[in-house]
Amino acid sequence: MVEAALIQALPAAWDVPGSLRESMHYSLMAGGKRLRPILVLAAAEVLGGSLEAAMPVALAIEMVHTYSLVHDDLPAMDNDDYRRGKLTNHKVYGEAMAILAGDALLTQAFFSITQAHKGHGIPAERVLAITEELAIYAGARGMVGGQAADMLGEQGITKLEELAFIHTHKTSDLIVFSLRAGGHIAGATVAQLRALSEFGNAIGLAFQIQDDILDIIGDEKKLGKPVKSDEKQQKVTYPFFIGIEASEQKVKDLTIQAKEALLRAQIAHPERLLQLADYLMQRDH
Ligand code: GRG
Repeated sequence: MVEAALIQALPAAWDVPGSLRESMHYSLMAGGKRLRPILVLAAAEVLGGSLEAAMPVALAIEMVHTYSLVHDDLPAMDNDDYRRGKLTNHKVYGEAMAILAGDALLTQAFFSITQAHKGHGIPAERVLAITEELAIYAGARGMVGGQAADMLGEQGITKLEELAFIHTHKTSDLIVFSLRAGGHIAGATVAQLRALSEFGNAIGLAFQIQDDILDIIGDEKKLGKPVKSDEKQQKVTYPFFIGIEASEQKVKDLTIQAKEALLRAQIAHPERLLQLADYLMQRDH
């Protein structure tokens, strides 16, 4: 559903300069797990909301996520040549166009959210709450703030709490937003929204730790032997601070914590979100 809707996210009838459209479309359709839009839809679903009405918000968060990756890959940031197995946006369209494509995806996300009201009749006050929360969770108090903290602390992160701050904002905030936005579409109560936030914070951190574990295990598979600490660049991650085994245990504990938070809330059919939490813990890519 997400893939089909994303293909149509930039209608041909819109008067968008050719290479800007191509550049936006290239990164939007470059693959990826679509985790965040799936969380929007799943949160709406477990609370009895409409998936069709949640879709504009699901597309919006994938646009924001995609813009963040396009900008993160730029020479001024991570300077990456490949993303999701394909050349990065700036390698294909040039740096200036990659910056503009990211800007346009971020802006387009706010347009997309308005369509939950205009196209699907979701009450304006719910759409207003989603808009406000996207600005918070994706902005300086959220993902962009997390990226800045990561950049500023690049050499000197010595405490697990500093790392946790970066993960909370860089990774968990968009996940928390996705769940709360799905909740808002379905008219969630304050207690249900709180449970979705708790669930999101826990699976967000688990997702990031799992990513860092897979990074190391992937390197080991490539080399065919354990990676010794002096053989690889020491990325400051949970495995760096507490080791792989304790990190694996942390992922399990966080998953249990996430599921318990959801089960405490009055949600009639939480199954889909519980399954997603287990899926994320067990994933191998
Ligand atoms: C440039 C404003 C700005 C922010 C960049 C997203 C980000 C912040 C940096 C990318 C590097 C990174 C490891 C971020 C942590 C979040 C994360 C694990 C992103 C990758 O998300 P996935 O695995 O990606 O869902 P796919 O490709 O599946 O969509």
